[in-house]
Amino acid sequence: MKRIQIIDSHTGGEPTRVVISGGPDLGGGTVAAQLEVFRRQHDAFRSAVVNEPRGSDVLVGALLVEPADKSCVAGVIFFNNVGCLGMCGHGTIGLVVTLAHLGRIRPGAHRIESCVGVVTATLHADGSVSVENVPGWRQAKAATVDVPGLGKISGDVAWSGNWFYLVGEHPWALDLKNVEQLTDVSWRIRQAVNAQGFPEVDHVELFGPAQSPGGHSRNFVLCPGKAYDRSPCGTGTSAKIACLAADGKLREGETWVQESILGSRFTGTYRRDGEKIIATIIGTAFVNSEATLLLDEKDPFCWGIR
Ligand code: PYC
Repeated sequence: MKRIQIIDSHTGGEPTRVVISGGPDLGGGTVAAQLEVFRRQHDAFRSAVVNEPRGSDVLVGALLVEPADKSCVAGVIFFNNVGCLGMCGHGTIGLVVTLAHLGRIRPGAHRIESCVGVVTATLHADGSVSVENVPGWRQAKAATVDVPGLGKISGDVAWSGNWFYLVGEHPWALDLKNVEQLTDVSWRIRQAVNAQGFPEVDHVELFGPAQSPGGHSRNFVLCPGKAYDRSPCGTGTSAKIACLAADGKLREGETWVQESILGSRFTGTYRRDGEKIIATIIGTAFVNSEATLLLDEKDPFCWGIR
């Protein structure tokens, strides 16, 4: 019987499962190099941790690994129901709160090595966490795609640790009761965008007006495995900020309050690094479970339903 120790948390409603022990030996090196080994040789482990019957399509896994950069407190590989992620903002907030819960870190700034670069996460005295993301940029403005059944859709393409297609103009109401329709249209948009030769867009993000005082915008974010992000999506908010900066609509240091489809919030700001935008997002997470996953090879669904 294999045992995997995990701690679950949620960040604005979006769950993160941190693997504390029982993960595979990835041979060391940079987190990017360890990710390649994880992808090639341990996909069953990924599925066992996040997929049913132990998890669900919504769950994001965070495997703690040894960082190559010794100034980092941890290395992390993020993954979901269908594969691995580049960076994950809500997951980093969940990871920081989990490390604090374990007594491994105290309030202050902590560097974390992800497979796409080092991010700096700050645990604040009030329990909130800010994450200074990897450098991002807008790759394309108003890229128009013809989406079967929907017609022409225009959106920006941006990188912020993952690739996003960001749609501001559309007819759909960003309301929780429309989640099935929003999932369907976002999935169709993703397929159309990727058929047209943009960098492989993994997430589609729809924007609408904020519904609470002080909010600047509400979003609906569809993740690569077709689950929607319950949080405002840390990398998605970073991508939005990169686009706002490119349009001159948000100044350095100015704040942007992004609501999720649930109404949970991240507050973002940015600084410039040459042509690149370094976004920082702030949010909160809560630990809600400590558990040991048991993997019994006799169980036909030992490695998850995939
Ligand atoms: O917060 O960056 C994020 C994220 C990516 C996928 C789900 N959440």
